[in-house]
Amino acid sequence: MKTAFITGVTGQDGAYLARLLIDKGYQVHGGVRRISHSEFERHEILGIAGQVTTHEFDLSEPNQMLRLFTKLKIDEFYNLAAQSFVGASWELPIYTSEIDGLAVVQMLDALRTVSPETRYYQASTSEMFGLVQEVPQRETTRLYPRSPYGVAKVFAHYMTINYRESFGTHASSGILFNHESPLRGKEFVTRKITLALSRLARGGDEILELGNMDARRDWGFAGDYVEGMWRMLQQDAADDYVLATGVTTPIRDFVDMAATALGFDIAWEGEGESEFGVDRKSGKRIVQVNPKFFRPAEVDLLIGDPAKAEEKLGWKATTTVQQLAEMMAKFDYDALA
Ligand code: NAP
Ligand code: G4F
Repeated sequence: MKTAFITGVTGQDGAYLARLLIDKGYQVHGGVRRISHSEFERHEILGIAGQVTTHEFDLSEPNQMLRLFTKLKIDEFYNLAAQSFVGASWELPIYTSEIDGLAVVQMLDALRTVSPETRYYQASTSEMFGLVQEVPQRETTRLYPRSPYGVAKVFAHYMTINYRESFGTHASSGILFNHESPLRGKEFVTRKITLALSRLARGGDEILELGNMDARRDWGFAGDYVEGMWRMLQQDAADDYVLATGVTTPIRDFVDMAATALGFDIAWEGEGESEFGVDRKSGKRIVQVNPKFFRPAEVDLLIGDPAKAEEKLGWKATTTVQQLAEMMAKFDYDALA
């Protein structure tokens, strides 16, 4: 039986990955920070509550990592924990740099010191492409991060490569484009949309307020992406891979997809900060722009080229953005019954 350790096991990807590894017969350990001890809702939804052996783990405690790696014999280590909300990273630039950047080299160094045979996965991100230098973005595209989060992740990405090249660490970096699910954090735009529209469909009285609706994202399903992470660690040689669908969609179109799934039919009016959406059936305004949600610097376009992952890992996204919007809208609507 192989042993895997997942940091961020209470998060969206951590929960899906834990279920995948449990189904494959792994013994799964997970790092849980003190604040989230009661936050196993995602594990309950996926039917794996109590099946992950949890350990007190905070990315701000390097000695704790050393003690943990000394105590456990870990075959595969997935570093998914992070301050993962881009929007918050401008208010928390130092914390984000410590947790998403510095902690990664501390982890890599602890592994190198006490557990050099462990295979390591780093959760890199399409946010590193930022102001995109090439379309679509692939493993070789020049990075141009646009947020403290993106900058910290670039540091971690290059540290992962550096440990691989310097010390032979089996360290792979997955450059994952946005991936969502019914377990997505409520602050991210897709879930914010499906939750608000579901409440409206249940008779609620609110207006969904959004920031930049012209930004485009390459959205896939988290369940598909954790399979790609696992495949990376099964390769003889560690490497970097883009996981993406190859399709990009504006935020506004995602709103339309989720709205249609819930029985709305939106007519868009106005422009820029004055844009709003009215439901043609009821005549009610249900969406509007609020500049409060604009970011100091935006990533306007993300579209990935997953060709390398397809060829080398045999990995392909199976869920379209339309299916994803319908899945999330249905989950949130049903949960309100
Ligand atoms: P998520 O749902 O926000 O989960 C983040 C996890 O990190 C949670 O378990 C959280 O614990 C934990 N965490 C946060 N700060 C921590 C700390 N100081 N010490 C220990 N644990 C801490 O994120 P996700 O969507 O699953 O993403 C997983 C990883 O992939 C992240 O590194 C993210 O940056 C990266 N990524 C995500 C996407 C995407 O579209 N989802 C795309 C590319 C890369 P609590 O439960 O206690 O908060
Ligand atoms: O859903 P988002 O907050 O995701 P973002 O910033 O793309 O980051 C996510 O994907 C990254 C991969 O590229 C991950 F690394 C990261 O951890 C996270 O999972 O925002 C998506 C877009 C942005 O352009 C944002 O400006 O939606 C736009 N947006 C418009 N209105 C909004 C809103 N985003 C949020 N969260 N809330 C809004 O009201």
